[in-house]
Amino acid sequence: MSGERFEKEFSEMMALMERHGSVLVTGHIDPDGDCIGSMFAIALMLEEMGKTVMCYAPGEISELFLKLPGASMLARREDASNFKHDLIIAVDSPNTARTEHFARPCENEDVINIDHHPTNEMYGCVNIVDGDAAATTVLVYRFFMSSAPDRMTSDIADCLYLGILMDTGGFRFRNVDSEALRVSSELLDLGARAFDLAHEYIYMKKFSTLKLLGLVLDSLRLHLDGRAATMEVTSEMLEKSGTTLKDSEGFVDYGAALDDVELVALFRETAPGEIRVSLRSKNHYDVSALAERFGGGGHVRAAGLTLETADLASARETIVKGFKEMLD
Ligand SMILES: [Mn+2]
Repeated sequence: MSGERFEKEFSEMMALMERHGSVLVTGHIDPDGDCIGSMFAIALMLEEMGKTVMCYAPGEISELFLKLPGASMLARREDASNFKHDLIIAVDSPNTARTEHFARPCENEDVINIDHHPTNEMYGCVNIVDGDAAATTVLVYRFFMSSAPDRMTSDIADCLYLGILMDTGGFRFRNVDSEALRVSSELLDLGARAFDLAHEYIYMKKFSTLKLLGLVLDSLRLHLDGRAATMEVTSEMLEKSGTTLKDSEGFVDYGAALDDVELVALFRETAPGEIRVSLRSKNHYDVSALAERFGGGGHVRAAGLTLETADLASARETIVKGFKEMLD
């Protein structure tokens, strides 16, 4: 994707950042490394520009992210709600609902929407949306290089590298492209700590998390002649291993390790009567279409949805039925 593509948007984004004094940088519920990395990189730049800045994404935030540069600008929900700002920058969020409406459509205030989800609803006054980018931090990197190369620091490089590292599953997923590798290479030259970040955010696990993984793998089932796999995380498993839901991040990918498996679903009991389903597709099947049928969304090969049921067996049945329609 050419760098010129967003030149106009990048200068509009820079102009808004320069014009306004207080900025809320927000992202999607249960933020991942790409969301957090994008938020912190932009917030670090705004802080350097002398702006009042707050970062907020709803849901659970992995404590690992609190070690990143920029984490001191992470606000509690209440503080973010009360924060008087004149610019919102939303990252990695295809619609405002994903931010629990901390991002708002461009109406009464300035909103910048920077994202790589193909389903993005273009709710910003400035929309920097490229569904082909491997990570939102790739777009944030393009913005820096285009509008403020002298504001890049090794701390910002760490944040941006983390987004690519995590959204590509450690450079293993199909979204790895030459731009992701080129940007990563440039970020290393700018001081990103490739080994430390890979170790801390991809490889390292807590004892209790590995115990939970054992329980979750034990729930692995094959369906549809071995072309689909399902797993589950129950509150009982969390209790037994001494973990919380966020410790099961990434477990869904173990299902895709099986050779014949095309589609994977991981079911997690997120609240009484509510099951969150993470979907993965190894090759060309579009799981975001299935997710959207149930009010969810995501990418072609990684999507999610929430089912209002307390019954894991019926949730599994519903999704396997959807898988069957896709595979037939
Ligand atoms: Mn992302």
